[in-house]
Amino acid sequence: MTESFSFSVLATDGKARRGEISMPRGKIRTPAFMPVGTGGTVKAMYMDQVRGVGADIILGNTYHLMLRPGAERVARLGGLHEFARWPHPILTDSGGFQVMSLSKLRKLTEQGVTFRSHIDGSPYEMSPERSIEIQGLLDSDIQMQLDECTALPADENEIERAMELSLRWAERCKTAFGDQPGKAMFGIVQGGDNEKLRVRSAQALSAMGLKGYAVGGLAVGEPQAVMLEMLDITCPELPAEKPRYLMGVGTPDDIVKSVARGIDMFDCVMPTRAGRHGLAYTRRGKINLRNARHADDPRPLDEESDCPAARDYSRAYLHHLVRSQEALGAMLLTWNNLSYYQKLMQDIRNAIEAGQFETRTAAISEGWARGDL
Ligand code: PRF
Repeated sequence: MTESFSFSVLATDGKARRGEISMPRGKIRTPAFMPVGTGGTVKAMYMDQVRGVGADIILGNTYHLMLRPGAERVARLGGLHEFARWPHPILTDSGGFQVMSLSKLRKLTEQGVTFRSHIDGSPYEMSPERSIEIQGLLDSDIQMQLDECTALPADENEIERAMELSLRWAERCKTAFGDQPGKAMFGIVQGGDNEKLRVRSAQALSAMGLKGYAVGGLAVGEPQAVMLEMLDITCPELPAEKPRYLMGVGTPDDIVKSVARGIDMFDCVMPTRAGRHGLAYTRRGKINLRNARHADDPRPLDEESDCPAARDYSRAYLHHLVRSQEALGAMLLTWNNLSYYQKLMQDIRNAIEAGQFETRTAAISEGWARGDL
């Protein structure tokens, strides 16, 4: 394995890219989906299963881990990979987004953000420098700049203020991160639903020469068409030779349409959270296992899947587990869902390599539309 971080585009089909990130802890095949492991666990999954469904990288959260168990403690215990028993690459979000959505009494200044823990109300401070320090203590392989994400709808002045602040914070994070050949720090494009601000943000970040670029501030309340429009204008402003990560997205349909516009990486709680709420993603769309129509159904979720959760358990049994609030229900549905997402990414990668991205993804979405029964 290489000693330094690198990205290469192996094939393209239209704007869709098939690539590979190489770094000391492993390779990441792109387009990639990163299962969310917020607090050092991909909820209801063993790490062996996460690896088994085909994940090359998982996501961790600075915000949650700094509150509990604490970044310095994780560092003393050998870092997040050792602590959580995941030896492969980890990307950590910087904390800004989670502070804004989860913490209490937060205050944002040029210097950074002060807030109170959602767990016990104790006070914290996080600057761009401290965010990078924490991500280093966790030993994260891909670290994210601290940013401010504006929820939509919002007025232009507010979007511009947050975007410009995020650019200044990107510079500070770049300096704090310094030169670490085996790791990467990604910048985050902001700018809400405003074309001019998106272009300004993407160009200014590109000029910083970072190792990768995320598109943030999307899937925050706007229609899918607006998100796709923002990708249409943002992606061409980012350097072609660097990976592009769309943060917190999305549904299988969002992913296919974003890959078509040049996105390489995704993360989302959807497959894991939905699994804990009785929902199964399949080739034929989403199935709500709580529904009474499954009570006597002996068929598995997908007899053609190689995932045991999809292939070996009846819908009647899954329905029973979900209705009884059994832990195994959440475990099996999460396993099925992450397996489905990873299989979708593999299909996407194969289709790009074969130069058949459009026809193949049209067939995939036809399957979702055809429905289950
Ligand atoms: N910024 C950060 N993390 C994020 C987002 C963002 O804008 C989003 C928006 N979809 C999800 N996660 N730092």
